[in-house]
Amino acid sequence: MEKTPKPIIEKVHAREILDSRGFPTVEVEIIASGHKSISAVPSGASTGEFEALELRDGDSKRFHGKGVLKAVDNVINRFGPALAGQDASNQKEIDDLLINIDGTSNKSTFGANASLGISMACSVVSAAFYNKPLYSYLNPNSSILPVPMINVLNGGMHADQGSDLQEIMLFPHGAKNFKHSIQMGSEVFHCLKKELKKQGLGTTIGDEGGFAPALHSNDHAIELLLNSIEKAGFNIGKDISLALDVAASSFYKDNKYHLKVDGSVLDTDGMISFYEDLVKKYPIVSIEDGLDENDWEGWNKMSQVLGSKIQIVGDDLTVTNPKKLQRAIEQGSMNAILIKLNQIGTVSETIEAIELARSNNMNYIISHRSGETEDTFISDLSVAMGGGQIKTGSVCRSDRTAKYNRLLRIEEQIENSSPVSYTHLTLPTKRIV
Ligand code: 2PG
Ligand code: MG
Repeated sequence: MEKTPKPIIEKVHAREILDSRGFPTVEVEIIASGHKSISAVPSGASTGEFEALELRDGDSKRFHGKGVLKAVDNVINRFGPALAGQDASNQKEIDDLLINIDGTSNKSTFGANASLGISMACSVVSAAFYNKPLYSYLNPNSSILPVPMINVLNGGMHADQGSDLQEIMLFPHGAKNFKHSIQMGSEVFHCLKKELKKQGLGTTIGDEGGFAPALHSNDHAIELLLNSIEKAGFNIGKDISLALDVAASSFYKDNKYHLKVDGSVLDTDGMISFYEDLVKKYPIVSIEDGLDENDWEGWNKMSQVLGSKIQIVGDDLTVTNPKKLQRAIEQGSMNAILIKLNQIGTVSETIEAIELARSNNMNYIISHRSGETEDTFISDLSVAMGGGQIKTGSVCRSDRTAKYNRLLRIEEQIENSSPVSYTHLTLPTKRIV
């Protein structure tokens, strides 16, 4: 009997390339049964303490210590020989192999940047082998395009100035479809630029392509944005609401939250009141990392107070780690999780976290990192996983627009192939944890 052809790995290669901040990152190339894939690994700035390890060379003579030649070498010489002859489409077996070779719980021997590059490249080469777009290879029933969280105001660790809130995002849940949501985002973005100029504020941008003006308060940032939504002709709260990523761990010191722009120092209860007030005043439907990644008690409290009204998203708290997520579920710490492939280091573990969230009735948002490349894996993943939300920066700069443009193409393909199962946008459901 003839064997069914499979994408058998012939060659694993890697190189050092640049990310959107001009730092090196790992790119992996895999050849399997004559098909080739290339996958590039992203990199965070406001990283969670418990993320899988991103291996950097530390040799200050190259790239100020940020080189990734060790990780590149690990792909080629540590993982490569074990992968030769394996079926790239056996994602779970491949990822287990990577985990076992590394032998640590946080991939600290050979680096999560090495394992993730391989893991993604195996998915991509398998999709090519089976002649399918990546999203439909990952899930043949893919039909839901995500609502984008569009980060038009950058602050915190992603900008030299701006608000304390790392990301103030447009959430265009009233759009007719994905194409329309991008149009809305772009129209508001340009109204915001005009408004900033009018107020004599800077229009330079931060790491994720959003503006980073010097502001006199965090409310000022939100009001600027609301004003621009109206100027662009949209209905606040109906067409577009707001989502925040506070990244509170980045300004948590000595058990206190230091809001520099507002000039206030708050304890956990003070922060929760700050959010209650914001949610009362403004159409905010989602708050990510509102508290420090070790302030578990605070998270539980915040969920009790606000979890029935808005999406409470764990990012640094849960770092796409099924074990951390399990704890958050048991404690009722949040009602949604941010999903980042490189926080955990393989595609299978990422999907495991998504499935755990889904089976516990929790929302999940596929996310980029602040340091990105032109790789669009997360666009396909967001469609395949069907969670209805993606966070991938502003509507300018190619590292961000690559993801949106890929989704525009996917939407067209899905529309053409199955007009009935047309895209639908999902609102963040207001769930009680
Ligand atoms: C975040 C991300 C992406 P970073 O905090 O959610 O926006 O930032 O990649 O710097 O962790
Ligand atoms: Mg975050």
